[in-house]
Amino acid sequence: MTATTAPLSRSIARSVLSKEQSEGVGARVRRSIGRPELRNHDPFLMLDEFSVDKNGGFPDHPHRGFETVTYMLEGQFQHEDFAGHKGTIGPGDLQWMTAGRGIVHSEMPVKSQTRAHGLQLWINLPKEHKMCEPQYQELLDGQIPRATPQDGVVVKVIAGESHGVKSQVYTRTPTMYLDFKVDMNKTVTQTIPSTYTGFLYMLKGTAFIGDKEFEGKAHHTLTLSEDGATTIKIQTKDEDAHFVFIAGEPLKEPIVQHGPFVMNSSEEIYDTFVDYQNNKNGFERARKWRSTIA
Ligand code: FJE
Ligand code: FE
Repeated sequence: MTATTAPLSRSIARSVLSKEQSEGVGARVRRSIGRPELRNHDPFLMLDEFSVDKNGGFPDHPHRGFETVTYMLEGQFQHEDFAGHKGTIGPGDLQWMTAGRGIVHSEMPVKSQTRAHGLQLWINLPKEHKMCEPQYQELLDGQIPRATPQDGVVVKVIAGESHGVKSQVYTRTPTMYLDFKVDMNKTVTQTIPSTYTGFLYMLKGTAFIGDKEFEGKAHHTLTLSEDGATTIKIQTKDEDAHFVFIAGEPLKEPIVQHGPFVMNSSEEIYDTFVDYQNNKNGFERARKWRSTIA
């Protein structure tokens, strides 16, 4: 759609509630993108709001062909991969992992903690980046820049840009990832490139989106209209609100997904099984590897 016919502001195309379901080992997730009603919101494959107690987690498993972005809300979470990369992330911290040609890792709560709560987003990689070398971009809460467009509005800029504040995170798939905390009775706007697809995932409170004041409540995903508009208006009324705003450039490439492997064709998925089974083409270090945290 061209700029001359696009409306000024995006509206909400649909609203979907994420109920809790089991995932991993003893973990609970509210699946946003990736649930049957919200499949393949190109370039996004999955968004899970996870909640894991000390008996659960996501023990040793592989990935290929996409990125996992883990953003902690509460508690401490540990990770360890087959190359010896490990660490702990706490509230407000971010791990942006490009799996590329292959990662095998474990993601588990720190045992002494009662609950680890956060978001994990899966972003598809463009064809030319699917077999890239794995990369981590890790930022502690204090290293993530904030925009404060007015009193009572704080936007953490995890990726992309908001109100003149830019993230240094390198996105192979052009992506915006913003964490909004908006006090009651505020109106805030956000610009978005005309070609991006996007959504809000509500964590707390209620927000009213667009000129039609579409109501969004906790644990709902609100998908944005794809009409080429370059702003979105978000209001709060009698409650404070906390939500993430995620948007990106659709890749428009074929997607063949088998669990934690996401490629462009069934042949590439077949090759991935062979590589993983035989510890080849990125999975060399998986031979005999076992994590020490799970
Ligand atoms: C999984 C493949 C996976 N949601 N939320 C298959 F990679 C996973 C998986 C996760 C996951 C991990 C975290 Cl830290 C947070 C997540 C899925 O690791 F559960 C299945 N079944
Ligand atoms: Fe993982």
